[in-house]
Amino acid sequence: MDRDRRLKLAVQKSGRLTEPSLDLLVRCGLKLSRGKDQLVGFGENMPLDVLFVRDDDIPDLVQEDVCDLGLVGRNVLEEKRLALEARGVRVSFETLRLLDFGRCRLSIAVPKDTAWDGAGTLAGKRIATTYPHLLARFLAERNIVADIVTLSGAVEIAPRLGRADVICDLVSTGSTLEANHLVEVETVLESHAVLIRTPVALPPLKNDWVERLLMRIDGVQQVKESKYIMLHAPRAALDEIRRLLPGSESPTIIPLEGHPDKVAIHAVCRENVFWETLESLKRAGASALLVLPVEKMLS
Ligand code: PRT
Ligand code: ZN
Repeated sequence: MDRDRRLKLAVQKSGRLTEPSLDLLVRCGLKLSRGKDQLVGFGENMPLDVLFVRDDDIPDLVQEDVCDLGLVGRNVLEEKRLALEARGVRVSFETLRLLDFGRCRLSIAVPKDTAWDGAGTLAGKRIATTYPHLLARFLAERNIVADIVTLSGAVEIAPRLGRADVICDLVSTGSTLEANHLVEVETVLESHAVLIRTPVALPPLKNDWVERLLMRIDGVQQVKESKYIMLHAPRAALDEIRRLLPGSESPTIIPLEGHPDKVAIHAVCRENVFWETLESLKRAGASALLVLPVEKMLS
């Protein structure tokens, strides 16, 4: 049966996570055919199909085993976890990987003229949010009693409309807060996208593909910042040059024909290589420096 062979992955249909999620899958080698407005994308070269849905539905689809995997923001996942737990439902989705996109934070923000003296200031205030469970946990952990006003959107204008005194909303650059004369004062949750999977055991074929996908995701995330660096160095400066190479474990050292006092060094640096680093390497005696991007990595 197809269900035993093809993985189903839930991805946000249209929003901030859509492009980075699809970009990650493409980097993992997936070729997806998707007709206009189609809700399912068919993996042409992997037994993996993508279901396009609202991000809020992703934890449920995975929890209920409609999808095997899902890409969703930690903020949505944790809010859902608390909501399910409050209803006495046993939460069973498992987080497989933290991903390096969708970064933001759920924060408390107050109107600019508010006198702020720590989280205690929230006592007795009306706080507008679309994340009532995460906010309730934050308040309970600090023994603060406040009035949570649950909204479905446009939280940032709630204070101006007189619906709340304070807000608890997602922030990335902070420009939305700024435009609404609000100041960020407390972080409730740091968030980024995560890959989750169903609690249900998968048939071996599907499980193998989950493992392969995870290995590829790790490779993709590793190479993003990685660089391959090549240079010539005097043997005498080897130790210092090794120290200067950012995030590299064991560089390859190659003798140079006709130059017994010199070697070539090749290394993968797991961090970006900045001009300052190259300048320090040069000062330490390195020459013929070359920095290349890394396309794929498998360790
Ligand atoms: O339709 P659907 O329900 O699928 O989408 P959605 O409207 O609920 O979600 P969407 O597309 O806005 O966001 C999807 C996910 O992206 C969120 O759940 C977060 O995990 C993540 N994310 C990352 C963000 C932001 N950054 C972000 N900045 N989600 C929302 N915002 C909002 C923020 O609240 C503010 O209103 O974007 C606005 C701009 O932010 P600033 O701080 O850059 O001004
Ligand atoms: Zn949503």
